[in-house]
Amino acid sequence: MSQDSTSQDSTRLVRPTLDAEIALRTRRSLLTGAVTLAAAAIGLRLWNRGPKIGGMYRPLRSAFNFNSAVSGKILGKTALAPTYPATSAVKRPFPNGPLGLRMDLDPASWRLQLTGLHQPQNHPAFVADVASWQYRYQPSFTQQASKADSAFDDQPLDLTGNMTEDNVKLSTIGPGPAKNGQNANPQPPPPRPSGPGLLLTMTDLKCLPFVEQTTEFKCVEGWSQIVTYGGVRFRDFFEAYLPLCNADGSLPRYAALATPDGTYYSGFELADLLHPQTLLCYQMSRQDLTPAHGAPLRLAMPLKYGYKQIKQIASITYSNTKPADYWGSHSYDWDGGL
Ligand SMILES: Nc1nc2c(c(=O)[nH]1)N[C@H]1C(S)=C(S)[C@@H](COP(=O)(O)O)O[C@H]1N2
Ligand SMILES: [Mo]
Repeated sequence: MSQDSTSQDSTRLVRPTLDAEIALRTRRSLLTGAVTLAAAAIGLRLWNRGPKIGGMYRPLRSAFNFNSAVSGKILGKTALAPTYPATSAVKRPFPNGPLGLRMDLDPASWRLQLTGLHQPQNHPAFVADVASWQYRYQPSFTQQASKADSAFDDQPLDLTGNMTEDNVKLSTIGPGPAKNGQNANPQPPPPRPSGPGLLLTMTDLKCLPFVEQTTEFKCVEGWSQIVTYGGVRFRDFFEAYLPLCNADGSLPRYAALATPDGTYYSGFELADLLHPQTLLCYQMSRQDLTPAHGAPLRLAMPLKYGYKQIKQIASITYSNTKPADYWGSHSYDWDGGL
């Protein structure tokens, strides 16, 4: 009994102090919270007000440049990406990024328009103007032609025609337009290649040595998958169809690659294309490339992010001027190195 009353007394004595303490602490943490929020808001304002460099706010751009400088130094141009046994590869790689892809492209009408060559007129595939080539599209095209891609019901792709940037913005296709839908440097796509060159077929490409390579594919959005690619080394292709050299004997510095309609395009240092793991790829998971993965020909380039690995390649142009790059002019790094 006596114990009870004592404890009740002490509770009565203690409670007001406790309540006061709680009230004080609540006020304090509310105040701290408010101050922190205000500081964050001011910080964000300053961040957003800062100048944009290549469409990116300065702090992001500096981090981006720093990362690519470091990876360039560490990896150099000759380091190899890790390779894996084919058994580690995913069975059905995830398709992503349908810009410029025409799922209804008639495979028989595919040609590789190759320009900037040394004496192309000596080759049987020579044409005076590669722009004269017309790709054909199958009017009776149905989803059936893309059965191999239809398992991805959660990521439905419009398989019936051309995917433009506008209808892609609705989905999570990457690497994705600049935040809040603004394109930092909206630029028209580069003109389609023209002039003397070659119109190569898949048979021409398949004459070159076949190479299989299982490497990790990385999208800049943060996902990756181990994929088995098959095709020819760009280097072997280059040696088979040599570019026109400069007056001093040096090689052209760049090459531009684009889709049949020219709406997705990627620019490269020739040195990166000559890396032994850069493939002109026509197989994935030991099957012919599917339309959503860029049939009939795409790049596989394990030391670059996915956005440089252009699908449904229709043209390759050697040049000395730095070519435009689709995502390079939409806030991403032109080089795209990991
Ligand atoms: N023609 C074309 N090639 C493209 C893209 C695209 O939108 N169009 N997206 C790129 C991006 S961002 C990624 S991540 C990869 C995806 O390759 P996958 O479909 O084989 O996974 O394709 C790249 N090549
Ligand atoms: Mo990507």
